Amino acid sequence: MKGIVVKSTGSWYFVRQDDGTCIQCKLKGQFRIRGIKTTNPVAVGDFVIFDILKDENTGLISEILKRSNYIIRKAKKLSKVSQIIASNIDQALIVVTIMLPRTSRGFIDRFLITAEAYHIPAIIVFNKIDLYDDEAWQHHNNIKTIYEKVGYPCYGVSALKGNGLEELKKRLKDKSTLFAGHSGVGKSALINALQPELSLKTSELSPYHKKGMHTTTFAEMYDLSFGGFIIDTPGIKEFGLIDFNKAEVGERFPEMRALMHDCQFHNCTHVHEPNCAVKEALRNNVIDQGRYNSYLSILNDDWEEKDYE
Ligand SMILES: Nc1nc2c(ncn2[C@@H]2O[C@H](COP(=O)(O)OP(=O)(O)OP(=O)(O)O)[C@@H](O)[C@H]2O)c(=O)[nH]1
Ligand SMILES: [Mg+2]
Ligand SMILES: [Zn+2]
Repeated sequence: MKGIVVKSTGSWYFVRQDDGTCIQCKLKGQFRIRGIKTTNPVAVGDFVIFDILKDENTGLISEILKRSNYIIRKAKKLSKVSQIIASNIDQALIVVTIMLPRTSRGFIDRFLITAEAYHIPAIIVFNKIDLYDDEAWQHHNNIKTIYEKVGYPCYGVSALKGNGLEELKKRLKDKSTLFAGHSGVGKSALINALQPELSLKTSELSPYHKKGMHTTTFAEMYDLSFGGFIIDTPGIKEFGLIDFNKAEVGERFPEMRALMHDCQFHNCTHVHEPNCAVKEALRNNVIDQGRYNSYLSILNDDWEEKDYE
């Protein structure tokens, strides 16, 4: 039997077959992706081969079919173990909020460069625009302009009031889309707004710190009635990068990638070298200072990790 993993609890995997029936499966033996230590050997989106156990309504997964791609992160900067958030996706969408809770530029950029590393188109959705005052709108427009210039589609929406949803639906139609972001940004609320029958659980932010309450606990894939799938995921605090080296970081910033061949040195790190096209673009405001700061911080983390490992 063949099917797609639509939910994983760590011990149970819910596998959907072509006819729409869903069967609860366990894993047979040990699974590993070669070279990567993962907390979850099977992820939502994986196509698997399984056997139905006799006299039971459960199955046993014996094989994972080759993934076309996946999004992976480390939960903590120095952790050696990684987590595959989802696999076989057409696009990765990060839900961000300018306030309540605040999503940092660094977090957005780490998500984006991971998507770049696996050649997965990324989308930025700013939720909770209903909460904005003039200042927040100005901030929103600044950030949106920066990312659109780099080439990332951006949407401003309100899951609560329904603004911007029709436009977003066009982007989601007939695609398999990962929804990721901090806890409390409204990933599940947004999915409910797009597909009300789902009635996914959501909860208010914590009263004191105004942070999310980690309401969604397992990644799960849902059908969209207008075509396509969404994978809702638990909120993540940090997006730790895995499996990259310093020389590759610049290539994962599209605006740097476009210029790096004009640097004097072919192995330019765009930090201290003379005649660096990236730094020239930074001086001319062609490259955004915030994006460049993210670049530097990612380079620094890499060094730190190298010291440890
Ligand atoms: N004002 C406003 N509140 C929203 C909006 N979208 C979501 N919220 C609220 O934000 C809170 C968190 O929403 P959730 O959908 O649970 O957030 P989540 O991203 O799924 O969080 P986790 O499952 O913990 O990762 C809820 O109280 C929602 O009602 C919005 O567009 N505007
Ligand atoms: Mg949720
Ligand atoms: Zn350079």
